[in-house]
Amino acid sequence: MSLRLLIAIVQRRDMEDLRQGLAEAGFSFTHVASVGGFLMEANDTLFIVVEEAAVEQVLQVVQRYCHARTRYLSPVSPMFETGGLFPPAPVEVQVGGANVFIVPVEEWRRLG
Ligand code: 2BA
Repeated sequence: MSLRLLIAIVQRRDMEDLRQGLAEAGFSFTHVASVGGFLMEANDTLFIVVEEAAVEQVLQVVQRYCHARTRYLSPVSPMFETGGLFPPAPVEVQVGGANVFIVPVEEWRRLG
């Protein structure tokens, strides 16, 4: 049996729908609250181990519930900080839908 670990980083607002979608499709997962290193916003990371043959099915569920969104960052320029007239223009950032890393699982042991 060939297993894969899917590490899916998703936006928090998609998490509840995704949780239901995965549960309805019969997939087990572990959910860890996380923070994106760039935006420093809360997001969620899921660990999902499935047989290789089920990877595409998991990806379809993730795709269905995780949506790309535009966020705007307001950089603080040194000039504005020191009393300049105009704030710098917000920077547009596209986030998600989901970032999924697919990793082979060498071995799975349930102990106890
Ligand atoms: P964040 O690190 O907060 O990144 C949020 C969004 O900001 C990213 O969306 C991307 O559009 C942009 N971004 C990230 N780093 C950037 C940079 N150095 N310069 C310009 N723009 C940048 P996504 O790519 O969809 O990533 C969403 C979240 O997925 C990330 O949140 C992070 O938590 C995770 N992620 C993305 N790529 C990753 C990677 N290679 N390894 C680990 N986690 C990753």
